[in-house]
Amino acid sequence: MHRRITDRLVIATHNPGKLAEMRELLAPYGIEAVSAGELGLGEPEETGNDFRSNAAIKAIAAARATKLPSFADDSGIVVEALNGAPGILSARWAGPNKDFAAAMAQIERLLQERGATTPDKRRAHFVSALCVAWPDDHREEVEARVDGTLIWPPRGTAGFGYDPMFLPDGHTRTFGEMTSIEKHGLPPLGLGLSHRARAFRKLAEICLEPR
Ligand code: ITT
Repeated sequence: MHRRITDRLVIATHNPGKLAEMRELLAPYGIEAVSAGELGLGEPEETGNDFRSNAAIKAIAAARATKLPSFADDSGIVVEALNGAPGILSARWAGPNKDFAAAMAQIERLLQERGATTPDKRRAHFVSALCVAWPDDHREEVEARVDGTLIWPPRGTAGFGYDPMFLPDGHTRTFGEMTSIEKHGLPPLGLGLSHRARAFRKLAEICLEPR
């Protein structure tokens, strides 16, 4: 049986870009959302082998620490020509200073080394695994992706992380050139565009009721 999110929810992320998006996605549901940063929660070690298990690690740690339902996202960019890298290591490729310009340049360098110069050789997708964990260890989990190509040089200053390099299929602007509303692609404008918005729509179907 799926469980509904009714009242308060901890957003178990320390990434300000994600936090802003998760708050926007939750906004129509009248849920009071407080972030891990605001509660002074630590960051658990992400020891899982896939997005889903790392999302669960983060959500469970926050639920146990706060005794509240807790919502985590584990995400990243999967580059086909790099055998799926950086994948679950997407945040780590930016190093301790969270330098995503350097992380994007590193991807580009590796693509050039492999002769990946045409769009068909530069395929990538973002993945978002979402987990809501309750203090009694009940969990709801969903996952989604968005496919596209990597462009160089990066374009746009909106969003976060690898957004300026990612051109979603069917669009002429990168995520870095879109407003957050366009990136989410939610109704009335669309049916869910970003990996996070698509995963969130699945979660909303099973756990949330619009107010
Ligand atoms: P938390 O674990 O505290 O949530 P984090 O940034 O460490 O924050 P992840 O381990 O899930 O989170 O790393 C995901 C990385 O993948 C993130 O830092 C971004 O660089 C990248 N990423 C994920 N979603 C993205 C998006 O919508 N746009 C651009 N980059 C994204």
